[in-house]
Amino acid sequence: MPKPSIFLFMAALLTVMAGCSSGGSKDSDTQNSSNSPNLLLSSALTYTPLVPNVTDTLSFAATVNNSGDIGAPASRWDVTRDGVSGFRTGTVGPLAAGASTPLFFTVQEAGAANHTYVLRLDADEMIAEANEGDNQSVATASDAFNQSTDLQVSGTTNFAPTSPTTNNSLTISAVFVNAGGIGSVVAMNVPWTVSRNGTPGFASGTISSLAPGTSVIVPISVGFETSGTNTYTIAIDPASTISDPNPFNNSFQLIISVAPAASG
Ligand SMILES: [Ca+2]
Ligand SMILES: [Ca+2]
Ligand SMILES: [Ca+2]
Repeated sequence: MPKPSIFLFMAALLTVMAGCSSGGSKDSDTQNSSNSPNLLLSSALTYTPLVPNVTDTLSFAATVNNSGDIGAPASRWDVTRDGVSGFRTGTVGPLAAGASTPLFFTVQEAGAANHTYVLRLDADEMIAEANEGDNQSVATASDAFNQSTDLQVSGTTNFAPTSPTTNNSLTISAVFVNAGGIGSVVAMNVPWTVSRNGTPGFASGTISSLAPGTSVIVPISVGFETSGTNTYTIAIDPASTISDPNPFNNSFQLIISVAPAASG
């Protein structure tokens, strides 16, 4: 009677195969054929515009894909900027096996720096994935300050003597700066002006050249003043003849009170 023995043999074989397959799944957790979801960044984190101006908002984008063989539940993504997590965060909704979804966030830059952005999927590690090593993408963005001239009048601009009287001749030490960084050029023939109490033309001059990352101190003789309070506005390139994406730091005010000289 061969037939019953074949059935018994096949039943035994199926039992062995079932045992192998359940044992094997433990060893194949790092593969994609393991009944696990797998979130990954099928397009890396990028941003536009590539050379942003100070007034620009950076638009970041990436594409999330579930390359696993079962659906992934909703999960949180996180963006670390310069090592600090939680800079931006959001949710990837439930994602079927094989499905993709776009991911966006925006950044309004303000400051002279390069920033490193690290986007990480399943930031709370709530999903057991076939591959936990493909959840991250890094983008480094430089803002326009580092690629353009940034003329400034420094806040260290001061005057002497510090408590002037009508006996003293007063001198302002204006500190003019080019805070432009890597990639910016030497600013040539940089004009500066000083107004007093809103009236322009109190003093003016030209700095022949101002290299990125350097400053120059220009003494401006005010002379002897009558007693009272005067406001001096010191400005670099007030007519914007030089390309400078950040004109908001191009002037500085000094309010100088002059006391009557002690009589006798
Ligand atoms: Ca993954
Ligand atoms: Ca995970
Ligand atoms: Ca400026």
